[in-house]
Amino acid sequence: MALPMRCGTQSKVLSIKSYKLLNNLLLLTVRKYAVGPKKKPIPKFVDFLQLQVTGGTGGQGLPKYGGFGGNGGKIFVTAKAKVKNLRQLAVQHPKQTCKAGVGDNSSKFHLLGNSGKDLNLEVPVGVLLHTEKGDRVDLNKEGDSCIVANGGIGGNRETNFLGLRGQTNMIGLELKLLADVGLVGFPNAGKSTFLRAVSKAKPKVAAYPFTTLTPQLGIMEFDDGRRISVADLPGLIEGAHQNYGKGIKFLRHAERTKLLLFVLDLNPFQLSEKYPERSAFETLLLLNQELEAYGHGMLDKPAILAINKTDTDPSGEKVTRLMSLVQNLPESLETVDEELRPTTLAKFDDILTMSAQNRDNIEAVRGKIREVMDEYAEKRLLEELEKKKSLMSLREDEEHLKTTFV
Ligand SMILES: Nc1nc2c(ncn2[C@@H]2O[C@H](COP(=O)(O)OP(=O)(O)OP(=O)(O)O)[C@@H](O)[C@H]2O)c(=O)[nH]1
Ligand SMILES: [Mg+2]
Repeated sequence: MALPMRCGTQSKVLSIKSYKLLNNLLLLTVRKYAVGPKKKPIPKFVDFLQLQVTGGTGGQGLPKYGGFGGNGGKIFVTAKAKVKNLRQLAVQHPKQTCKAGVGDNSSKFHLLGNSGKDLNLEVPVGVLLHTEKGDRVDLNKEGDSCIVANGGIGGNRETNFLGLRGQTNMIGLELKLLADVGLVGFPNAGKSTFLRAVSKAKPKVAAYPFTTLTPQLGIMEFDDGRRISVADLPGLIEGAHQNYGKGIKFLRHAERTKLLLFVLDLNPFQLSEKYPERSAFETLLLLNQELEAYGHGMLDKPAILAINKTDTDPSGEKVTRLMSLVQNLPESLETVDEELRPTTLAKFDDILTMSAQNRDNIEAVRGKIREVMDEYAEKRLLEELEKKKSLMSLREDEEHLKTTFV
């Protein structure tokens, strides 16, 4: 059967099928506008989340029999290794609020009301929890836990048998990955290629900037069982500290790393036509500047420079030129524009060359990372020992003073 319909000036006969299709389209449009603007989808990697947490309200008491209402449930935040980021929590609480269970009311047959159900918010290991009042707690180990909202007391004589409301708090959950090594570099330098070469991780690799959009973790395993975790971070670009590019907001994941591996492409880099082309040396200085501007002790960390893509320099000329510029810092700063010169220079424990793609010299870089990490770990241990020793001798002196003057 055909249904006659007028469409614009042209008269057309539409079949029932297309009429229904049109109708559905119209309905969809109406629904879309009735619901309001589309909600922003939750990204795959969530590393910051704010939540309003409210403990459960206490149950009502029973004045006639002196019955107590159950206490409201509490809210905990607990670190769990199986949780990889904060996305799950963001999905479970799309309105960014959560409440623990209400305590049961006291009844004739159940004078002591049961407590409300506690709510346990599971977060990844490495989360920094902060409250509005400025309290900060690190949840750095599996099972580390913290109460963020207490439940209200159940109704009793003192509360006139009324159940009290639970506490409400605003909390911030900030994930800072716990990796030993952080890979920093400009886009396209070969960070992800390096991670693929040294671990079983399979981050995406492609010949365009910003392939890596969220931090990726991999583990370097050594024959003697030693494991070193490596975080591949999205690339940084010049002006990153002014929020250009995508890398800067992920630098927080490098804050807790013990060592930074600067990955540098030995070829010039140009993000787009809007940006000037930068030589490898200039790129290194710009990266240095960005880390300096970010602060948080980035330049105080042990660091290794890995000059990548040696396969593109068969004669070795580019590498030699770059090496001499890096090794002659700060004098070689004279060769670049003033605005590219960092105030504080990164200090490298070693400078190595590699081809992450061909896996040339990868073993040497892996070995160096381990060596430098061990060196610093030993240094820290010795420093702590010295501190303990001096504390102990202070105490001994105090004891001595007491015995002489008392
Ligand atoms: N010739 C050569 N190409 C390489 C080497 N390492 C990486 N590449 C190429 O360089 C491009 C970028 O590599 P990625 O590993 O994705 O670079 P990235 O630093 O992770 O880049 P972003 O994720 O965008 O920050 C890819 O086309 C790689 O195949 C290398 O040693 N030699
Ligand atoms: Mg990458």
